[in-house]
Amino acid sequence: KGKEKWPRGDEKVWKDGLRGVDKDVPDITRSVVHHVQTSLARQAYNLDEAGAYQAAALSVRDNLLVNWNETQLHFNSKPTKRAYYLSLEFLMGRTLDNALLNLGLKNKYADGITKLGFSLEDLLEQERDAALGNGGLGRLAACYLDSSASQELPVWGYGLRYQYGIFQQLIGPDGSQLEAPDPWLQHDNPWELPRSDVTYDIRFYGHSERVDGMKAVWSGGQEVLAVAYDVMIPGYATKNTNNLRLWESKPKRGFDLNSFNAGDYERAVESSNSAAAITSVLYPNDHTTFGKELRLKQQYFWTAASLADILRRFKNLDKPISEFPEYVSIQLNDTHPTLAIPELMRILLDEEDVPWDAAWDIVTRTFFFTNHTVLPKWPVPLMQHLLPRHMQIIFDIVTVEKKFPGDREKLARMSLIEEGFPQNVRMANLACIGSRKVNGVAELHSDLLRATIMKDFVDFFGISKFFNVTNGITPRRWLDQCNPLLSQLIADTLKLPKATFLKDLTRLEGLLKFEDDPNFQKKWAAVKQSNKERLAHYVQVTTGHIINTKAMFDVQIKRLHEYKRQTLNILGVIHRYLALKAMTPEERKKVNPKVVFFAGKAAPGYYIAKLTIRLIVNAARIINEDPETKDILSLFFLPDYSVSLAEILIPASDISQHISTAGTEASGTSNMKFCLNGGLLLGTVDGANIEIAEEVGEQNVFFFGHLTPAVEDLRYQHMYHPVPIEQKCPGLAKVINEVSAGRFGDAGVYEPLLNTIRQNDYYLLTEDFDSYIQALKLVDEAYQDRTEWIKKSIRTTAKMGKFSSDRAIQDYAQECWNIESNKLP
Ligand code: GPV
Repeated sequence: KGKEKWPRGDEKVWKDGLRGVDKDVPDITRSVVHHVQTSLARQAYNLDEAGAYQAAALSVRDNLLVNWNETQLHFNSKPTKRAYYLSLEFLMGRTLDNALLNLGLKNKYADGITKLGFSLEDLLEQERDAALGNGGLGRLAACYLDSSASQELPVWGYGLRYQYGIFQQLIGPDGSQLEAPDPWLQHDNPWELPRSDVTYDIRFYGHSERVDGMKAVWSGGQEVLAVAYDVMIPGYATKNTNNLRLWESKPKRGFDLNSFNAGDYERAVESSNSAAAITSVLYPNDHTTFGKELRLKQQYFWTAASLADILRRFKNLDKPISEFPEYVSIQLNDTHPTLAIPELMRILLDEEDVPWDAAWDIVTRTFFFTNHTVLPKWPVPLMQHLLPRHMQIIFDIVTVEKKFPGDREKLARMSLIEEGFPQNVRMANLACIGSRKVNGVAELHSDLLRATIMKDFVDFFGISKFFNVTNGITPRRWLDQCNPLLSQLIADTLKLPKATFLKDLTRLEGLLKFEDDPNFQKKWAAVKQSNKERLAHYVQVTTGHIINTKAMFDVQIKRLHEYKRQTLNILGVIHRYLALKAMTPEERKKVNPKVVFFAGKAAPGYYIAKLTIRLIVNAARIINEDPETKDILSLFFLPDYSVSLAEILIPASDISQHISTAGTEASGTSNMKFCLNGGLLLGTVDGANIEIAEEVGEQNVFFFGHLTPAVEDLRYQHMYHPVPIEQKCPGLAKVINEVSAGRFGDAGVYEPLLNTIRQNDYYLLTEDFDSYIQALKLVDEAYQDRTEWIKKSIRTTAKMGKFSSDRAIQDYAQECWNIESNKLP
């Protein structure tokens, strides 16, 4: 920007702003100037956008702090039942825009900042995502915090303050994924409040000695310090501002002075390093748990600190410990926080002198467990070493064993301990028996839980312990914030303030009245078009490619996983490319142009998933350069998928893909985001896709593939009666042979990926490929009739009310937590 004038904006405003001389300078401008000069100790001269962002954020934070303080006071003023959401992941994304919208201050800040010579929109781009999560599970936790605060519910989140969030994804010269660290705290984080006064000692290792029967003493080992950092969670259009408390690990007393004095510097820093290591990095493995000691340490450190904090808050109420569940409900987000169950037992037994049965009664009235997928387990020897007292307690929890004295097989299935070498602790079984209720995250998933992995427990506890809460998304971020044009169009059309439908998403049904109105249809299409242009601009700036925004935009963005079947999608794209190549130029002229977008990270050690990325990137390099087809087919893998990138991609999609093998995707939540933004859905009969179709009508979605009940049989067939792929699915075989022969370079490189399909094809690509291609054809045909397509799009948005996370949080509040809304005056 070379010869810029300093200061930017109006010099008088900068000068008078701080001293408050000029009555015309708005408070907001004054507050930003104040933070530039005091908090940042900088001047108007040479202030860059990063600095201006910091000052604006600190100014907004002042507003949040006032509300946050009032909320805490309000809820402390009388004994209130609270709920706590324990999640190892909170995928928050950016905060500034969301905070401004929730506070209703966005326009005022935009004006105030313009006076200082900056643009709010540019400053928003300065913020780094808080990416303390892998994918759906972590983003769900973030949506639930927003909905809890927005509905004035007393809900706190508890998690870890990782020094490094999910890794940054780069694409190497050969097209493969490379990983770089995400040092997101490198610059000051204005959204957190360090609480050096809120700390707890957390013990690991050592030994546990039982004195007179039940009472035990756990001592020795390593002690580390948990330090609290608070993140303010503003509700939408309310003063209520909740808290997310994240724990940082620190050495209990800096250096070990004895070793230090003895000259053993390395020994002295070793223990301090190992304490700090606990919260250093988010594990980048989605769904899978490896038996890694540091991961188990994270889980215990976090659950122990959170429980100690919850207990201290309860004790302020001065109630008998037996009433703990009357004031505290704790939601376990998957099995990650399951150690909270034996930890609360340990506290009650060993510190509070509660007898075993009474303690177990308290525990099983406090916890609620949400299952998001299959069953992780921990090796008994590792648990015994790290948490000796907890291992004793787990061995003592014999509820289940007592009730079925005869049935050995059932007992073995339900046991907390899986026999073998080594033995394993089954965390899902422990979470189930230690909780009041257990839920899955979509109807199909909850049905599957009851029918399969939880079946024995259903027989034991009765069906009413097992229920469903279909996931949801916050309409504040996933409509108003990411798609302001659509949000405004809806408000204008329904003649409602935005807050009305953003707080009650079922109000969108009002749009159905306008689906046939050509004028409205035109405006609807214009919004989609401008979101497509916004995405095209992003792609041009970041990759240099120019995109045809008149083409259909087809999007699949999610973690790379075999079960999510990005491989099916890319092989489908290649199939399309080969078909286009076989056409005459005349035929090609009639083809609907299409741009396919992929984004998503693979776990660094997930070899097959990384090969899929490499295939997408290299296929794109060939396809996008092909003069015969590039106007009608192009393909992009956008690196480093994040919440902020999703906010650009989702509003721009015409069609999005959710194509997991039936019965494998517990729910999915991006499917809801696309549909809320008027994108149509192409998917399998899986997870929440089913409920979306129920809401919007099957004629408005594109379904394909085998159904869940068929999957097991097909897999059995593949195992015991394999049929060569050429026979089973010639169309797919042809595509695979082209890839194998090196049509997209790297001959030989993709064999391990292709072999997963040629061999036992666990995720059933050969079974679903033909109906997938058929469904893509139907999508093309439907897109030709643009008016009908727009109507489908309007209907889809209109029927998304059910999928607000406000509804999901209401379900939890009523079915589990038994808490009530309490609005600040
Ligand atoms: I377990 N999920 C996730 O993102 N990470 C995990 O470790 C586990 C589950 C996801 C599921 O895969 C999605 O289907 C679901 O929508 C999401 O959790 C939220 O429930």
